[in-house]
Amino acid sequence: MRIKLINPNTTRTMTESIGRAARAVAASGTAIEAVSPAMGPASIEGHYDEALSVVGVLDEVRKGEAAGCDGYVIACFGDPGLLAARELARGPVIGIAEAAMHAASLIATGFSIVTTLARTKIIARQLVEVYGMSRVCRGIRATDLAVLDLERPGSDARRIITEECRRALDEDGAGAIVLGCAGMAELCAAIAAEIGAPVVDGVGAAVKLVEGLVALGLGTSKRGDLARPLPKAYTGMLQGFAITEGGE
Ligand code: 5HY
Repeated sequence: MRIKLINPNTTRTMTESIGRAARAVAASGTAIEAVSPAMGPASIEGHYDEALSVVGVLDEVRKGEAAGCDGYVIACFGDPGLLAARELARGPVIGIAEAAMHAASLIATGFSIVTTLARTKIIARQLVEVYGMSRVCRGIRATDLAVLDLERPGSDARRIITEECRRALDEDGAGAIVLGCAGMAELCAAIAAEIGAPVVDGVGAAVKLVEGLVALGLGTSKRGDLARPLPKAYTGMLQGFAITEGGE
């Protein structure tokens, strides 16, 4: 099984770390291809970054379809371009936020999300609502770490995130923690051991969901709104994204 793991930001070191986290949980017969798009922001920390990251994500899905990928993971906690990616893909496309929230809702009656900057909490809040998770989401907490601080030596990211997770358990009454950034994936096991409660990393959860859906023979529905985009002209910089009749 070939899963394309798309880090919508263009920081290669983060893509490598996300790839390692995915391979650590993937089945032995699963090949994980971890990529960053050729264009886009170095990190996604707001609506502007997120909107502009989507073009690169869709480009990677398009290339993945031509290469015969079985499924995709969108590895950014805003799940940028998720529904548009599903229009292009035959197999399943799973975002890490939806994967983590669904997984957490199965192992606890309430979870809290611990993320990076306060300004991105609204993106997580909107996804909680869209995914029908308001009843189970007890809190959304920021650590004031920038996304790229997660890999900066000396940022003390692991301690800061762990302390916020502890506060979420105590103050929100959460039974589980959802990590709110793909760049936190490799910290998951250590934080869980330190706080003594389940910590869900969406990268791992999404990989296992894609594997499970593909094993069940389930792909993205092509009836209705997730059918392939309609053929039409695209202009300017987006010319190459036009869908052609019968072709790509
Ligand atoms: C992420 N930004 O998962 C997010 C989420 C965040 O570049 N990868 C990013 O706001 O921390």
